[in-house]
Amino acid sequence: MPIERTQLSVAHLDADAFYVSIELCRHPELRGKPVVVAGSGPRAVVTTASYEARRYGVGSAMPAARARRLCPQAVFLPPDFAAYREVSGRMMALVRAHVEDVEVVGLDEAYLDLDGLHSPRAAMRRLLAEIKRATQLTCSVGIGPNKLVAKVASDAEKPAGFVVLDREQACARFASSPPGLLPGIGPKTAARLAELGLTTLAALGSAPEQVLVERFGPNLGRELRRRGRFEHDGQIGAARKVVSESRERTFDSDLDEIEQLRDALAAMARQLCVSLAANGRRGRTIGIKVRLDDFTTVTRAHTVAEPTCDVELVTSVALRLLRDYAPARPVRLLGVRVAGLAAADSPAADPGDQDGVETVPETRGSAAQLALPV
Ligand code: TTP
Ligand code: MG
Repeated sequence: MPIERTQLSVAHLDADAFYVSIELCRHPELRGKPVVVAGSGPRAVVTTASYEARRYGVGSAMPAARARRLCPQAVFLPPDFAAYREVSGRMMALVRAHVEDVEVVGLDEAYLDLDGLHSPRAAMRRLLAEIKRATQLTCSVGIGPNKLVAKVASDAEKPAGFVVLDREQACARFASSPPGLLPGIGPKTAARLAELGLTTLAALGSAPEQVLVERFGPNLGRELRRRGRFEHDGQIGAARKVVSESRERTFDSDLDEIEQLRDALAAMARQLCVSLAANGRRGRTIGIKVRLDDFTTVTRAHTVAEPTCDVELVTSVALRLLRDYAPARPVRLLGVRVAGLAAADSPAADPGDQDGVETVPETRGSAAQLALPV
């Protein structure tokens, strides 16, 4: 049954193997080979793997050492965040040239409001062709009645996917998929759902509301059920009113000297403030993140009176938070964040995007993510 045009109101666009694809433009001789972009050092993680490398089980956020074991013949390249930001900027400029309402949610990802477009599918095909011509990138696109359907659809047939679904079709197509397929349902939430016997989206969408409300509370319980049915009313652009920017670092070996920790934190605070200032951003909430050697991870934050990107202030608040927390065990990872930034849809916001700084997306999958874009 053809989908009515009115049901095609949102597109989600996501570049394929983004960092790797950019590297392949510069190193065309590597095309078709397993290629991995990862930091260096004993604790480096994989940021992207080419689809050839993914066949060996290599994936994002995996320790680089493990990726080397799984696929020793892969070519490992260091990340070049400046290049990735530049390409992202060009890609998003093309997106904005085609569509008025755009919500950029990462360097390579955006939601597009298709309402009012005469022929949404054709418009998206044209946009993809232009992105390909200008950047050599291929993207995957999902089109649907809301952001949730669009997001899941864009992931469904990567790379170079183009999947159009109305809500009912999404429910049918993903009925037997695990709830973790949905953004916002990470391993912890999935495990709690499994305890209730809810191991598929069909089961989640048809679970008695009362059961979910008892287990997750009224808001999250109802929201989970709605998501299981691919119901979603998030507005494009509405999700990221508040953004944050952070720097974090996993140390090559755990640090237990407070002086070393203070130095590392101060250096990251300085980098962060330089970047905030360069982008005209300020925020009121200054936070730190500490991961101990046993993987206990804590965050501490303090809100100041006025939005700031002042190095002295951010550093002193971060150091005080560290002193007050006083890590009781050696520290594996340390991070600093400034949050509560004025809305800025620059794609440079948020990923740990500094040389030598590794970002592990551990927030992916926590229930808190339900507050995020989809
Ligand atoms: P994704 O869009 O999640 O991944 P991808 O573009 O590499 O692959 P695909 O979309 O085809 O599945 O992330 C975009 C970029 O963000 C990615 O190229 C590298 C970076 N990234 C990290 O640095 N760490 C991560 O854990 C993930 C998932 C992505
Ligand atoms: Mg991508």
